[in-house]
Amino acid sequence: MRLSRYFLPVLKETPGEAQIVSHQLMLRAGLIRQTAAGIYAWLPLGLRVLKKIEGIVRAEQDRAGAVEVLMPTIQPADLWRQSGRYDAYGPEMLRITDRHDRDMLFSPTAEELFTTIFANGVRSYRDLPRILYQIQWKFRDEIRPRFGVMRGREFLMKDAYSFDVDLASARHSYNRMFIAYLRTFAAMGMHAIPMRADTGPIGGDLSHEFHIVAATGESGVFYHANWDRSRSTEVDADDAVALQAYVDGLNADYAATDEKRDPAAEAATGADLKAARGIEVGQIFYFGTKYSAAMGLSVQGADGQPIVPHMGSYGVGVSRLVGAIIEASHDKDGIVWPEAVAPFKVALINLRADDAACTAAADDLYAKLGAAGVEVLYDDRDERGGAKFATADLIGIPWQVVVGPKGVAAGTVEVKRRGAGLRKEMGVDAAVGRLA
Ligand code: P5A
Repeated sequence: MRLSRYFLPVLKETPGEAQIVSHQLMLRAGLIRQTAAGIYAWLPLGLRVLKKIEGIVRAEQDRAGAVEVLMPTIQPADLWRQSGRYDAYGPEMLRITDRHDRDMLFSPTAEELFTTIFANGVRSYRDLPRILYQIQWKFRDEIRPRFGVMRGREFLMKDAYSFDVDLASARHSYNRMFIAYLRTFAAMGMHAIPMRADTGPIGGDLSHEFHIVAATGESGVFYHANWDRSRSTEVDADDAVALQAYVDGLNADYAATDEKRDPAAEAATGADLKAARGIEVGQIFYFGTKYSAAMGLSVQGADGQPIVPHMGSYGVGVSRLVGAIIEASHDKDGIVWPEAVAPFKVALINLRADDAACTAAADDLYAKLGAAGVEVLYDDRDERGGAKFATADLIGIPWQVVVGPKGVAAGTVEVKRRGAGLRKEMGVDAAVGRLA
């Protein structure tokens, strides 16, 4: 992409309305614009990051055997009356009346709808287990939307729903998702720590939140120091016994608590207990037959008797992750994207757009990188080098490739790694080989 033809409205000043660094940087780097309290437009650069995150979430859901669907954002209130949540949900639910005076709502989550759709499509215990998921916008009329996309009113969520014949099988689905979550956040270059959690308005008796550690996190978290070292997700998700043992091991060793200090967790971890701030980027729930019973989901068992499936639901804050990753990965000059979620891999900087030889060399390199499948943002604007470096640093592209008059004469370019301070002169073909 040539920057001269892109839409990248960067801001020179830090916007006054943004209190935390990720919100400031998302506005300054031209990722988002607020259109109403807690509601954001995604600009080209922000959308690319959102799509990268979505892609990683999707790949790990698919790998875990979950099946993708897409549900509407607007739902009839009657579905929610059936589960009893229409009244229970309170003012966070955005209620809408259509032209025929029918009560509708903008989905804040989708347990009722998934359960109903699933109920209409299955008959037998042989149709289980199944996990369905979607990546879809949600709306919660948060009393205090803040911190940009971190606590928005409209936000993108991956929500999955599992259906199993009994508790033991449901625990297995829960554990599969647990492992999928560790893999998902690791694939984004993030280290997320699972911790036991309350179930809130979703209900049920087993839940974990996944937190990315960042100085500005909303929650105080306590975790075992082992979590700083442990990144292993090497466990066979198809082996129910191994999986249960692995997750139990994590829970026993690393039980932690959100906000209030849990004496049991503290005693268990002792001197190895670490305090930090965390951002909740995912939460998973097991709630048994709460929704299946309410929504009339039942299948025929092997003995011909009806079985009410056990369910869980599993959320990832896809749009929140954009902010959370920035909180965890930035410096004084701007964002430092982990490569897996970066909007572009390479910022190609032509130091002298007014010099024919420089421009020819930069154009040539742009074509070569493109042919090698590298995502390049080519700063071909007629601007000073300093301004181009500032933009590339601000928007956080992992690699900068600099084409200048000296290098062009010698047949070399400079390759810099964002954040690490590493830089190296190399020949054009070597640079393409290194970045491809
Ligand atoms: C699980 C999936 C649920 O809603 N039902 C379907 C369950 N869980 S949750 O914890 O309430 O939300 C899942 C994740 O969504 C993100 N999130 C938000 N992101 C941005 N702005 C918000 N206002 C917001 N609310 C929730 C969080 O990452 C949460 O873990």
